[in-house]
Amino acid sequence: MAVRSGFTLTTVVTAALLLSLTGVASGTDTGGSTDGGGDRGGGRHHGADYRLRASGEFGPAGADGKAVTYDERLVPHGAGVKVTQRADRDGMSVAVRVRGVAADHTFGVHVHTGVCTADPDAAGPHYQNVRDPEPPSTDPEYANPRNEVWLDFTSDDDGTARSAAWHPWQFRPGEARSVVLHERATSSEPGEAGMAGERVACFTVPFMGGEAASGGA
Ligand SMILES: [Cu+2]
Repeated sequence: MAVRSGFTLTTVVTAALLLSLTGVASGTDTGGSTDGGGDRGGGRHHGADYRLRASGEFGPAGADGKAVTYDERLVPHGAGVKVTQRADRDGMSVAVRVRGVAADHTFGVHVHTGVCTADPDAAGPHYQNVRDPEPPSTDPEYANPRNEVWLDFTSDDDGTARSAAWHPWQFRPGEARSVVLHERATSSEPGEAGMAGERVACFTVPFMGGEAASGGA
């Protein structure tokens, strides 16, 4: 496997993905970082493999739109978040780490389809590998952790937490755009599957997409 690369701009990541999808060898390992806001992302490709890393600090809604908190009690300003996405021909993993959030609290956490704004609803619904024909999706057949990316975690007494999920599929390009933290653990019950209460914070992540290894569920 490739070693960790330096940070690269999102546009470089996107260009590298296109190169890898068209079969052109890509050794992209460009240094650099985005300016301001404490938000940085990086990616690397090696053949069919790719990796994305993004980090940020939560702030008030409307500050930069990258890492937004809607509930300072659960996600104070300055709380940190890191998201890593890795993919290969077998599937994809997404991992999240946070620090500085409320201690000893269980958050529902998912990958959503929209980017973060001052409006918590802007992040849209959960990304689904097989889309529920009847949105909003509360049917456990679609709203489940195999068809969606659920990353629920419980913080320790320092306010740090991490979780990860693996799937035998990859995102459709451009359709997974954020990680949203909710106020409580995600339900699996019929009629409320996937629900986790209020949205308390949102982190915009330019997730990479690919051609699924095994496609639908
Ligand atoms: Cu969610």
